[in-house]
This record gives sequence, C-alpha cells and structure tokens, in this order.
Amino acid sequence: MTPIRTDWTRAEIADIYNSPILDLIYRAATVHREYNDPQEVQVCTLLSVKTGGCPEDCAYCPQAARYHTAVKVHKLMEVDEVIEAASRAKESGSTRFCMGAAWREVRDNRDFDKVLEMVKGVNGMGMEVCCTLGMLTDEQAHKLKAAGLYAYNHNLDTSEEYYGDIISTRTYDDRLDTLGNVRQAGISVCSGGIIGMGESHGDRIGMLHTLSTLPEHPESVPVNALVPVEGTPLEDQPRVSVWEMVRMIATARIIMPKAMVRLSAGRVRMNMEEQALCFLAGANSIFAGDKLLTTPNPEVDADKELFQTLNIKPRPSFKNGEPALKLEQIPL
Ligand code: SAM
Ligand code: DTB
Ligand code: SF4
Repeated sequence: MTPIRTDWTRAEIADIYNSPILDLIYRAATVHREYNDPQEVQVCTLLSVKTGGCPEDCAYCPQAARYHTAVKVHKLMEVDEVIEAASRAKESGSTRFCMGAAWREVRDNRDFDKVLEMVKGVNGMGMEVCCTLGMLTDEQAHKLKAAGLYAYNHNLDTSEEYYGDIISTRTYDDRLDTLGNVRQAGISVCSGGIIGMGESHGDRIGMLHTLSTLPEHPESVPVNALVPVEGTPLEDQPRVSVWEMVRMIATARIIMPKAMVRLSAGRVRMNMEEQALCFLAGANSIFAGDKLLTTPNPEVDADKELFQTLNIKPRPSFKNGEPALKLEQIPL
C-alpha cells in the first residue's frame, strides 16, 4: 500500500508533476485504486448564499466589489430559501451542499446566526454541509461545528510566492491560520486552488507542496481552472488545457492518496472525453447543478449522460464515517 506522507519535498513533487503524462496518469490511477472506489464520484452542489460586493481584491473573482462585472449584489438569502435549494439538490443526487458567501471574513452578527441556522437545517437533511465564508476565528469554527458543519472550503489558490500577485488584501498566513482553526474544531478541511492565472509550473508545485505537507492532508482538494470573467484583471487569461488539469489532478492524487480530488470550476468547457481523463487521473468529486457560484456549470442532463456513459455512481454521503444515504436512495 502506498504510504500516506506529509513530508514531501518540492523536488519530489516536481518529479511527479513533470513525469511523462501517460506514466503520470497510470501511477495516479494505480494509487487511486488502492484507496478509493474508482467508480464512485462525489456529487456536490454549490449555492451562493450572499453574492457580490466583496471588499477583497482577488484578481480572479467576479464578486469583488472593486471590479466592474455583471454580477449583481445579493444580500444573505433567507434560511427557508436555502433549505429549499438543498432539498432540490438532494433530490437530484447531491450528497454535499456547499454554501458560499462573498465575505472577507465571518463577523459575529445576525448574518452569522442565520448561516448557523442554514447549517443546522441542511445537516438535518442527511447531507454533508460545507461552507465557504472567508476567514474564520477559532471560536467561529467551533460554533459552525456545533451547528453540524461537516466541511469548510478555504482555498490556498496558488503558491505562497505568487499569492501577492493575485490578492493584496490578505496574506497566505491568514489563509493557513483559518485552515488551522477549521482543523482544530474537528471540521473536515477542503482546500485547493486555481490554475490558469498566469502562475508558473513551479507555483502549482508549490501550492501542492503546501497542501500535502500540512499536519494532515485536506480531506478535499478542489482543482479549479480559472473561469476568466469580463471586468476582472484576469479576464484575458488563455484557457487552461486539459493536460494541465490532468497533470494537476494526477499529482494531487499521488501525493494525497485519500483526499477527494475535486474537478471544480472549468468543467463547463470540457467535453466528456476530457472529463473522463480527469477521473482516470484520480478526480473523484465534482460540482453538479447548472451554476457554480456565479458562473455556468454543465447542465444536469449532460452530467447524467456523463455518469451513465462512464459507469460512474454518486458516492454516498459519509457523515461520521457511516453512509447517511444509501445508494438506492440517490436518484441520479
Ligand atoms: N469569499 C470566500 C473566500 O474567498 O474564501 C468564499 C467564496 S470564494 C468565491 C471561493 C473560491 O472560489 C475562491 O477561493 C476561488 O478558489 C474560487 N473562485 C472564485 N472565482 C473563480 C474563478 N473565476 N475561477 C475559478 N475559481 C474561482
Ligand atoms: C472551489 O474550489 N470552487 C468553487 C467552490 N470552491 C466554492 C467556486 C468556483 C467559483 C467559480 C466562479 C463563480 O462561479 O463565481
Ligand atoms: Fe471575496 Fe472570496 Fe471573491 Fe476573494 S474570492 S473577492 S474573498 S468572494
């Protein structure tokens, strides 16, 4: 059995990342089969519960207030609207529901109390609840955990060296501190990044190095291809090729064998064959539903066809290590 290691060196990761693509895919597929059922793919649904108007300057993000994008600001949704959306997601086969807010950080106010209610409600439906709300204190992480939060998404996005070129309103250490607070509260950690922002291969390797040398690997690692949005500083970035996505996914799979590696933003521009390559390289999670936070995602029917053609089945929800939903209960 390939051991789980948190002592990877950058050079070792670079060797894996730079290996011939077919060897890389073969190795990743082999490691994937040691730790995971290659026919199971986790289906997650995203919902933007508070949209736009964010004070941060993340160069990729259509929700930053300072860029002129087509995103309309929307205040925090009502709890019952969110529960309704989660029920629809569950009916269409999702086992994880992730609520995103365009906040720099969580504030201890009525909005946070509302989010805690949302977490309680969705948790009660047998789904794995995830949030991505920006920076969190230790105390806020514990409150989310007590409300039933299963996972928290907080991406490193890129390497420490390139971070300042993409975001100036917070530091890499701020990001790592929040990840530490999440882990310490006993919440499952979801952290990954974006490729296609003008970073070098060394930056991609650097980000994978930071993730794989955390005291414990994140349970989920989203790999996003930049969705270039008009009005953001990265609007003209060229499209990421499928080979770059495959290289990133396969390397993440090899160095973090047990993590759910999520083929995240950018899937809408991939055909079925390209997505199949990503699954072969070890991706075992996707976002489903025709919208990510503010940008399009593949149509539900296209994903049904994808699952049928590739003989993939949705992974059941694992709360407390036990399947909370039986496969037969998942209608996809
Ligand atoms: N505001 C919170 C934060 O930044 O952590 C949560 C929401 S934020 C939109 C969540 C993640 O979405 C970002 O960390 C980034 O990785 C991803 N993201 C945002 N815009 C994107 C884009 N245009 N293309 C790809 N990924 C994007
Ligand atoms: C993640 O890594 N990707 C998702 C989720 N975590 C929150 C977000 C993708 C956002 C893509 C741009 C948008 O739709 O606004
Ligand atoms: Fe705000 Fe998050 Fe977008 Fe950055 S990525 S501008 S913090 S919503």
